[in-house]
Amino acid sequence: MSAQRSALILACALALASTRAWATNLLSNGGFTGSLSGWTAQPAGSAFHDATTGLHGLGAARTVAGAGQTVQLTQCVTAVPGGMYDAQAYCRLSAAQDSATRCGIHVEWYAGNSCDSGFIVRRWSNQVTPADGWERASLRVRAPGGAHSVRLALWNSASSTPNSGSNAHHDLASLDLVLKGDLDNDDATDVVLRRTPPSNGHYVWFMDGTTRIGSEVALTPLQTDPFLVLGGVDEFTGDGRSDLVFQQTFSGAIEIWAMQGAKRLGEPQPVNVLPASNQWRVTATGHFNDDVTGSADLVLRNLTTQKLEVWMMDGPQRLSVKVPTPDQATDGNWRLVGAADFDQDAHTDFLWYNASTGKVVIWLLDAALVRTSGQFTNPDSAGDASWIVVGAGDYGVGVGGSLGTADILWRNSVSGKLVVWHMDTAGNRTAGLFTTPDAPVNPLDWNVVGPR
Ligand SMILES: [Ca+2]
Ligand SMILES: [Ca+2]
Ligand SMILES: [Ca+2]
Repeated sequence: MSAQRSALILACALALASTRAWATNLLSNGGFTGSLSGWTAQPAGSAFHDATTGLHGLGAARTVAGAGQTVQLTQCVTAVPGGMYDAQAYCRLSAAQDSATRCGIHVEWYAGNSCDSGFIVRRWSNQVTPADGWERASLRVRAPGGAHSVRLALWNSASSTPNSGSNAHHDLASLDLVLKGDLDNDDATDVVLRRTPPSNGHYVWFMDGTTRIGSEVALTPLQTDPFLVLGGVDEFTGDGRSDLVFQQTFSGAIEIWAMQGAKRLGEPQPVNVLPASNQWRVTATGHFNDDVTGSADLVLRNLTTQKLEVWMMDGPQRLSVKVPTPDQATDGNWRLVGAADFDQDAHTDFLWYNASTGKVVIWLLDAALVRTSGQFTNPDSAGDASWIVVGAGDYGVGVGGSLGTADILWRNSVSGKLVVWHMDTAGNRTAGLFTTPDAPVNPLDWNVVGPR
């Protein structure tokens, strides 16, 4: 083994040992290290394993297309309806091919469980030409409502002009679920807590379902400004890891912290527009643009007028403002406490908590942010006014388990204990579970501030 290669393997082992945290590849054998295991070639016999021609000189897949032919290597995995996905692979075409030859990836969504029935839609990445060399083909796309499986295809199309046939290499294919509130992108939603004054320090519980992994982890830098409050935990930067939204309560100014786990990357990124007054508070996050996927968006609620606005974002850049219909709740007792796609129709919905009655309502929204129904959850409250909704996120246990439906996170203001309501897509509580542990040490010294 060369020194270079053993150093690479050692680096990989260290990366795995030091953190659980990196994109979870839903595909098997995306690096083609020893074979094409896990992949299906169409037509059969059009793909080969190549041990040394990969992006880093390791394994790659090679597809050979005849003139006018498209060949592909595919793999099918379970999908979460309405879930956000990052798909990518590197491909490279022989420089001898004509410029009409292409390679890239696409994803196909199916209602069936194994990509064999109920085709819904196909989405394409950018396309790579012979002049590009190794090039990343990628797309971020939201699973349509009702999509239960997804097929990723590495494809290679030869020109229709007669030639020797296209010859493409493919490497490092991945398909990653992008979950709101998942700071380390391990496909498990995390919890952000803030210590009560005078500490104000922000900490992360990295979770596996409803169980905390290890101890709480302090943000780096530890954010202790009493006038900088968390507005949400969601993905704004394109790397699949959730980021933090902070808002200055005096000015209303909003900033995004690009995160790698609990560590901030670079400086805070100021949002380019200041709210019209400091009464506008970022109260939830989610994806509200169904056509252009990418950055999460911000939901703002005015503490005085109760009005709502959704700021359509591209990272820290506000692109436009959408006003939902209706544009406010009936009275100020209703707090918008979260946004998630509760019915899995690929449109993000609003979660409301009534601070006076303790009741919980979900507004189902359509693509135009028009409320199509407003319904109490079942049960409609925790039955004890000391339980308060503090967040919304998916605290299921993995694809194929219960991951995929949005859940409601509660905190008891007397005991400080935390409970997750697992929900089904009809607004019914299917289970109510204490987190593990069920509270921080000195439970009343902490509040849960996200995700929501
Ligand atoms: Ca996580
Ligand atoms: Ca990010
Ligand atoms: Ca929905």
